[in-house]
Amino acid sequence: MTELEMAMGMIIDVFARYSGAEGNKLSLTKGELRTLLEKELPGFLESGKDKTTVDKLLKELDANGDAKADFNEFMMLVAVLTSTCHMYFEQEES
Ligand SMILES: [Ca+2]
Repeated sequence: MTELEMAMGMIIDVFARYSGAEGNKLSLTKGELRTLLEKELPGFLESGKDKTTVDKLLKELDANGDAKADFNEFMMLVAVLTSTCHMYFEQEES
């Protein structure tokens, strides 16, 4: 497998690890999303210390309005954060 294929597989694995904790295995409840962020993106939650961060984030991600984040909705977060990181490193280099 290539590096990119492995990275894609790892994103799928991480999503499944948390989405399977409660309820529907195909989407993240608010609690599952919170746990995923705490464990996998600790810096992200620290930057927004107030308790409504996860609520606000879920509202933004939840395109189909079912109060859960399915894989496609979760990928929006991964894409935006990865893109933001990339912009940051681009600025560092220039
Ligand atoms: Ca949703």
